[in-house]
Amino acid sequence: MKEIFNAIKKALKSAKIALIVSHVDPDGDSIGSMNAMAFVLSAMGIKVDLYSQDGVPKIYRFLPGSDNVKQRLEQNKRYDLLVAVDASDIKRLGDKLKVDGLARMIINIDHHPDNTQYGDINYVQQSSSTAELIYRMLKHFKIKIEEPVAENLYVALITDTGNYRYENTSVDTFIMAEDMLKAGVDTHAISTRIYDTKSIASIRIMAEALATLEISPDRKAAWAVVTQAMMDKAGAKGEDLVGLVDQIRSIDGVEVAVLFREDQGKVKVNLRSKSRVNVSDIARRFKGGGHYRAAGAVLSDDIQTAKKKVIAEVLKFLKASQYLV
Ligand SMILES: [Mn+2]
Repeated sequence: MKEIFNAIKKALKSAKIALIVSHVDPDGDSIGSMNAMAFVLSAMGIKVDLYSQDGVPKIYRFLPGSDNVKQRLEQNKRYDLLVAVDASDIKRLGDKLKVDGLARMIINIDHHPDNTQYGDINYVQQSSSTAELIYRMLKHFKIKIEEPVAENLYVALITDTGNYRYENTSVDTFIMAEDMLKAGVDTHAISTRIYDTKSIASIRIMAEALATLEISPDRKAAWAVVTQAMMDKAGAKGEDLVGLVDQIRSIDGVEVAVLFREDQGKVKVNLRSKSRVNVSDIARRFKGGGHYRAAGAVLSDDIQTAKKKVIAEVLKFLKASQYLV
């Protein structure tokens, strides 16, 4: 671990300009980690650009630094460093980012177990969130965590742990939270922003989606569908669907929940499990990936075909899991 921190330190010391990149369809961890890194690097005198192919979801725009995130980069601009946060694979940075020759060095900071180690420096470890890795690094470097950094890291932490509900929540998570609060984070204000500030479109699309709910005969799998027509009718964007698949998983007895979403001629599949099934294994069958209990994939089929294929696989995994107590 020390070697990785030393390598990062060395890389930061010699860098004048860095690009920090989040993954596509960014979540709170990706945005919070990106903004936090931007503050830290700027304080070291490094010029930073921030890039997110899909921009910053509205719910995270209040975070300090979010205004600096760009969806487009200057052509031919080159960087000393590319810092990728919360991305398990270089492809997760988006198909519009031309990585070849963009930076002299890539630092990969991520907590996904299926990370492909695509960086020149790979700071990849199990933890609740990428934010927790950044926090550990700042502690190691003895960097004082200022409020804007704390706010970003805190939002990343609560969103990736489901507000301390998921299994990835550990003693370390709460120790980090303690430090974030000491640095000035107002936890009530932030919880309200994140959990009690929904758009009307997100409630409308939830109603539409839940109307399509289907449950397997043994009641262990449940899924719903969101078509483009439904999105248009509700005036919803992708970010309005956040949390929907978790709602489906919350049904008593349901082990695997799936949300199918039509998007630009493809189907985005979001998988969640409650305890026994490793949904990242299911996602991998369709060239996707993720975590044990939260994963995703993109299929090029029409939505009905995608549904058939994925649910068949889900039922197979569910059946297998009953023998693995
Ligand atoms: Mn994460």
